[in-house]
Amino acid sequence: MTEIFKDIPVIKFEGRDSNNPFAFKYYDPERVIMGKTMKEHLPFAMAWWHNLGASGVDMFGAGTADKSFGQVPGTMEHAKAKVDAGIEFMQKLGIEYYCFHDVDLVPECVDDINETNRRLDELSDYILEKTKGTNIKCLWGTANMFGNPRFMNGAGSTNSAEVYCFAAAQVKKALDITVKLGGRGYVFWGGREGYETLLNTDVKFEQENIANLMHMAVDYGRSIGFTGDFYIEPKPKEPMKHQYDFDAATAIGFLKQYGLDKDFKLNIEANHATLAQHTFQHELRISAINGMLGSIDANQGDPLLGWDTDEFPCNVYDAMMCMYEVLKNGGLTGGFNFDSKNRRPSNTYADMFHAFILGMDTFALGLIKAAEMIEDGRVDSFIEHRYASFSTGIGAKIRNHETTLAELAQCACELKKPAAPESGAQEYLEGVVNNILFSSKN
Ligand code: XLS
Ligand code: CA
Ligand code: CA
Repeated sequence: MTEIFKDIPVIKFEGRDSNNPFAFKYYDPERVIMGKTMKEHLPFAMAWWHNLGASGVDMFGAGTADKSFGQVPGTMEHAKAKVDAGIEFMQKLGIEYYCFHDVDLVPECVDDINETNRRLDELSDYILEKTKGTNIKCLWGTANMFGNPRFMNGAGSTNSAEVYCFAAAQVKKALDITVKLGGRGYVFWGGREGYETLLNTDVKFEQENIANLMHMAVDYGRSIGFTGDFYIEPKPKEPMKHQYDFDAATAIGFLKQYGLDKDFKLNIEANHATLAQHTFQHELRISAINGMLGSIDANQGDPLLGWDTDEFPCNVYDAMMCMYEVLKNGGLTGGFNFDSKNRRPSNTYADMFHAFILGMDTFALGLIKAAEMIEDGRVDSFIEHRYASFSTGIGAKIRNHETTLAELAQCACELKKPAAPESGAQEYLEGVVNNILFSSKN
């Protein structure tokens, strides 16, 4: 196989004092943290669409990065060149997983879905052949049910029964390919599942139809041996004005309402969290306390921009809080997919590597610092102490559901007034986090 990224070496860990632009400063795959190697804590994945597909096209101009990999885009030769490039890229970085949409893998034949399916069979055979003997495998797959104009009015939420059949056909095929490529998960991101105006929309019917499609996907997936998790990836808006999977709490409510919560978890994307006016950590916590933190799309948005910028994560504070949630959750069944793309002026092969080195080092540092935060114990013990009044006496009875409204009212009357409220000590705790973050240990 001819080398594509010729001038880029295999990326190794050199430590925080290295100034080699092609080395990890913090991501040391074999380093053990809280009983597991960094590599085990951080199953990183490459997003096929951004890394091998996105060329920097925006609403104002053409692409700036050449992702042709020596072939003509739109051909199966190009699809295969992307496989070759992707494998070399992942091997140079030590990444073992990738995520894909059906139409990231092959050019879609817009006139005949049978031909698209044939191309997917051919290309997935090629991936299997090329990844044989490597550790490279699929983290999750999905169907792109938002790009083709047929999905203008939604996929699972469409008003057209024919379009609904095409959505079902794509889900079925994407599940086949995910299972074939050893995927751990299958994602539903509802880009067009929402509405622009209620003047033309039957919200109840659309939501029932989405749930129905998901139930059929679960039945089919289990019938072909898919044992992994299905995921909903919440996002409040863009491209639709209002998307049904607005945030984690909304998606969890939907899954429970329609009896999908045993088979589904959530894939939480940092940029989608902030678009929903939540922190990334909030979305992770809400998922985790409901037993539904499955996988993560690792990226970040720009606080000055109101849309989904899918930037490579460089914010160590957020990564630390993310890894705190993940460690408390006992890890993920999924992984960390860099659903992130280079900025348009970062248009070289070297930039592609710098972006992943940045993202991987950011999460490695986040992991190191989150583990320190847990081992340090000041934050956790503060929280434990804060609720200590529920450990004994009437508090314990409340916690154990062993009291009544009348007994509590009686208690209040006997006390006459409660003890003065205790400080929440936010600034102290923020100082503790900074103290850990900037300690010389790492
Ligand atoms: C778009 C989403 C999408 C999903 C997969 O905003 O992030 O890329 O991750 O369909
Ligand atoms: Ca995503
Ligand atoms: Ca996104």
